[in-house]
Amino acid sequence: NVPAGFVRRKDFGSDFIFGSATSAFQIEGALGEDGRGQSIWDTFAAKKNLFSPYGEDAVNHYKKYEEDVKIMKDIGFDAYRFSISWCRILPTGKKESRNQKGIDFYKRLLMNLKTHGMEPFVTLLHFDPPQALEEEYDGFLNRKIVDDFCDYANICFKEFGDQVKYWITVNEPATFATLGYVYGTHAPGLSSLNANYSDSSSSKKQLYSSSTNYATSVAPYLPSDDDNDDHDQDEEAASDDDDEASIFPPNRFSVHPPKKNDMMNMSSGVKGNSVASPVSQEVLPATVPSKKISVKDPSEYPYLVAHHQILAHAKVVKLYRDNYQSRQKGKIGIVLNAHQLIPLNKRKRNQKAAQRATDFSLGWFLDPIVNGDYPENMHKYVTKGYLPEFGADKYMVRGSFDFIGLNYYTARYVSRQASDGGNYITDQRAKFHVKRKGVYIGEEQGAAGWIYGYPRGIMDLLVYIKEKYNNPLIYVAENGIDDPDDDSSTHWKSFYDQRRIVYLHDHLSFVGQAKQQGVNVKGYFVWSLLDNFEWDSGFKSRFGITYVDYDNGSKRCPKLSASWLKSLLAK
Ligand code: GBH
Repeated sequence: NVPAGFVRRKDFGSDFIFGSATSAFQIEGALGEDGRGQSIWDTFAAKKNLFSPYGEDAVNHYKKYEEDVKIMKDIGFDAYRFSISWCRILPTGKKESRNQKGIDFYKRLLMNLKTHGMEPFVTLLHFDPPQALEEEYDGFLNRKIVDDFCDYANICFKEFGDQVKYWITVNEPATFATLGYVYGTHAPGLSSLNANYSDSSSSKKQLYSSSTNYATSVAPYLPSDDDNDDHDQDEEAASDDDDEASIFPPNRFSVHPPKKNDMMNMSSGVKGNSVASPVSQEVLPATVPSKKISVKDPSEYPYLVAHHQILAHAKVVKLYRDNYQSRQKGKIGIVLNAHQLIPLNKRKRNQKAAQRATDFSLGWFLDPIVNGDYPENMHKYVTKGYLPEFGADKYMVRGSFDFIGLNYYTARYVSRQASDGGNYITDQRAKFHVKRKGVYIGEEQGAAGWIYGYPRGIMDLLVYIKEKYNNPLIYVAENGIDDPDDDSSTHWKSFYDQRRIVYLHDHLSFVGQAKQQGVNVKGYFVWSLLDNFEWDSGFKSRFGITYVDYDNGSKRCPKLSASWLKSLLAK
């Protein structure tokens, strides 16, 4: 056993829940089995050949769920966060298509969790809505999805609600709306950056071409009223990118000299330092939709998709509260992702840019469900006409949660990016940086290239949410870091995942400090229990505390981090 370091379970109090997390499409496999329908990720992964070279059953949790529950039990977790696949329950997405075999799978899983005393945290939608609804009415671009999502949730509450005390409606709606509908790197693969959209009424909008790296390109400078109160010629002339950090005191985690590779040299496959946006995916050519999309301007996609996710969430919360909660006595919430966004320097315009970027990601969803409307900054900066209005839905949306789930992985510096807007990226007038003065924001870099471990960010975000949003009940629903895929000669490196231990330890210790500052945080889930299908990175990125040998019958083997967690949880 490895010593647990500074962090001990008992520091978090006896009611604090420790768990690990997964999602259906990332681990189940068995995509064509027992009557399951297709999700939008089935078609997207096939089109982009993302299951290569191991195939769609590489993790095979559908068959191995009992073994997986034993692994969690052995580590000593209290809880397991997983998601239900909508198209296993309803292959066409509609209530008429009810598939008993799909329902039975989750009943077996829940029974097994119960036998082992593991508390289920169940997500209804984790990026994988049914393909059939995409074809019928453009999925989340259409408000019709709200009612179909309610019908699906209703079946889940009815069938599983006696066993589930923690429901999560939607996972990371911001990721779904941006990667799926701005960058096109996630299903359904639509892009609002370079689609062939031309309409004279919006000819002044700036849409980047596919060869442009939006993150480093400089939009033509057009003064906006944001500049008025901090206009200063000297400051305008200086380059923000070279600026020294001066507002955040150095701390032992974030201001190390960058190391090219970590101590185990496990990051050899990383993409380098070019990450410069909270969503740093390459801008791929837009996927040509198989049919005509009903929404005319692609720049409107993410705002509509976000809006429909919020309405779907809120209506399902209302359904649960009206018909199930008093009997089933569970709680219901949503899981939001956020980077800790830090002004590049103390300049007012960069502080404002960091706040804007926070409002365009976390606030996009948290403001509506706490206060009933989008953040001021979105009203002010979203391209005119593209921010939907809540109208009478406001009353259903406001207060529609018992808890907030927070997924936290990394942080970015932010400076102002002058722009006249036009799409989700340019509307924010923000530019993202992973370094300042040549120093990375975080030392531990993940394999897929977007994680730079910045542990105190989790505390800062938790405190921010507590203060700005009236001290909600919070669960850290995901936190973790990825290693690259390996081959048989380098397996030992994957098992010997000291970097993950350092990352998890440091983040947990800051969760503890947030708790001491009065944040109502009651649980922490590691992403992920298993190595699994990491979306557009396929199997090239391994987030597991358990190794999965994809070439070898998806054999499971706990990594060093799993034994470390075990010793931590025993204390
Ligand atoms: C979560 O978000 C998911 O819920 C989970 O399914 C996934 O496996 C896990 O995290 C690990 O990735 O910082 O600008 O470079 C995944 C989606 C992918 C969203 C990376 C933000 C970062 C872009 N995230 N993306 S950036």
